[in-house]
Amino acid sequence: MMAVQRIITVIWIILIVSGGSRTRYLEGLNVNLGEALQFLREYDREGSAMCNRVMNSQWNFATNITDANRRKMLEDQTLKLKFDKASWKKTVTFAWSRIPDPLARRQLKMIAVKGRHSLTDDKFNEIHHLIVEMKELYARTRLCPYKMMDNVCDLSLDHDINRIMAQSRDYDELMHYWQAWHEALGPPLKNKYMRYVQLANQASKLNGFADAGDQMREDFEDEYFHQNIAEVISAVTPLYKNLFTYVRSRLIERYGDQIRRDGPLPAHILGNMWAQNWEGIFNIVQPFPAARKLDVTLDMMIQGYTPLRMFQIAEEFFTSLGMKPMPPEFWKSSMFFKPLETEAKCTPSAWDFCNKFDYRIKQCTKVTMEDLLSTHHEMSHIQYYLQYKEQPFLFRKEAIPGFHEAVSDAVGLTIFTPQHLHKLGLYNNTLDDYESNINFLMLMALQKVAYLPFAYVVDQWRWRVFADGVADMTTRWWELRLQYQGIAPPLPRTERDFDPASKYHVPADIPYAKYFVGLILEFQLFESLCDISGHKGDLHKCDFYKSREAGRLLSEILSAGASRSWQDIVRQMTRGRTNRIDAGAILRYFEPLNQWLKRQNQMEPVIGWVTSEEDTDIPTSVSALFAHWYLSRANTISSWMMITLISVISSFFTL
Ligand code: X8Z
Ligand code: ZN
Repeated sequence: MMAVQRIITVIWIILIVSGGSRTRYLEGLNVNLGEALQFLREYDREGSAMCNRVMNSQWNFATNITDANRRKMLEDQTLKLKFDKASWKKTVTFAWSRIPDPLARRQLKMIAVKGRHSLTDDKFNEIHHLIVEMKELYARTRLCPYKMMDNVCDLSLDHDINRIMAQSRDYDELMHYWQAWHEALGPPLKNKYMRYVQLANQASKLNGFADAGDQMREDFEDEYFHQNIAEVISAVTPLYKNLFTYVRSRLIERYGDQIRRDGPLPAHILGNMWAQNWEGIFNIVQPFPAARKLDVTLDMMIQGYTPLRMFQIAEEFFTSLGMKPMPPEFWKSSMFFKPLETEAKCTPSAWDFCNKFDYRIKQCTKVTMEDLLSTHHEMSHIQYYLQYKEQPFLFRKEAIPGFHEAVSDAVGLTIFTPQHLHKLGLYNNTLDDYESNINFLMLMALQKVAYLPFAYVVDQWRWRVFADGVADMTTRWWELRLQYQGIAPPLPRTERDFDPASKYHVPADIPYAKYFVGLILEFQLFESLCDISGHKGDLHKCDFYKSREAGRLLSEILSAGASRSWQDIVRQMTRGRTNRIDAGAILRYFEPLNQWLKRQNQMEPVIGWVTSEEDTDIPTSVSALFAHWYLSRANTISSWMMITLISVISSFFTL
């Protein structure tokens, strides 16, 4: 038996024999506080040094992609894995849940419940390599251009396909890319994913969890997390359905009888491969096409903006709130432009080098409004790093998964208002007319409201797979997407397809519920900062720029890092209103749009979509879930064709 498994067995046996009060977690018998504190002191020093080392080599690779830099990065990452494993092994020898010092207990728990170090070395390496392989396959995937099959097939998701999905209005072209992307990923990844599920579950069970989903949810430190987010999705569903119904009516104008009036929407025409962000179809659904669009790119160019100036403006936003300026190392070492000499990864990112002074942004900045927003977004991450830098190493992270994004995006909500851009001297149209406001809220809703059910579904699906097994994974995926998003596959699917693999976070083993949580908290935080800054009236018009009160509250919230429970932090953030994830703020933000949508939808036969078999003759089975969609497309086909089609679909789902 391998060493780790031996330790685990011994710990379990001791606990059972001693009749000790067993918690759900794996832990040992050592309750010596002095030893625990000594271990944590060493961990703080060595952990931050290891983190610094890995960050440096990852930075070097990301800003200068060479084989040598890749090798060095992989070497350092392997070293870190060894360090993590040794730390975990030591931690689970403590009876950490009985350590009397609450901060020490919290830190030990953070190490103990993380990772898959309970596996044998062989299995640990196997799951690690499986994930690397799945990520590589995803990253290497290239597609052939539409109708040019003999051309070079080198279209990539980031450079080409995302753009085409957002811009093309050709139903069949979109279908081509949707089908090709799903075909390129699902079938080749299915077996690897099934083995991954098995190993991830083994690791979690050895660590005291029911399954790998249970371990993932541990990050949210809330017994009732599942229930809390279920309540939130129920609360936002009426708004989502109003948006969905309006968007469907506009898509019907565009695509005609390809779309059924009361049915779900096909997954490929919403401007995004996963129908998760509908911003791409703004020009189809824009409520008032004549109203002026909020885009200050031209004004920035005319005024001679440079990337450096954009970073200075973002810094001034934080200092105007009384928050921290960027440290000298930031200005010295960040990458503000695409390098001329070397190849670099251009995705914007914010880096904490774990040594309390080195913080950087990597962004290939162009003078556009989009990049001005991104500059504020990334700098908000740095502000969060700076605020919690005096915490112990283990607490230098967000209060709850998703909160980093929530903070950055809440700042984004203030920056991207005509009110703020006007204060920057970039938007001289102070006209605050109804039509521009509804246009603005529509754009925000296509980004934020449309995203909510998708952000919810991904981990609902993943947790179900971990809990119930790998049978019918594709069917489960489409059931959830239909139920929450009202989206159906544009083509018949079978279990061979394994469509969830089309979303990077699934094969890459990246949790997703944090995006859902983050989006809700973003509005809760935004509303709190607006309230304290004295804002009155419509929430979407709030700009808390220059509010010292907002800056003070934000600093208090951010400086805690993860040292306190997130419920505590949310209570402080909302000044006692709630300690839960709550949909109230996002609903209040979109209320003017919601009212407008209700008026638009008055003549619609169904608000939302019909999903059950009640208006079809098809027996209760999974195939019935999609029957509306195929039926609607078959409306123009003769009835015998329709029957054939239904039985073909049924047979696909009973394979
Ligand atoms: O994965 C991401 C970021 C990295 S945290 C690129 N996002 C989610 C997604 O793409 O699905 C940002 C928005 C949601
Ligand atoms: Zn971010």
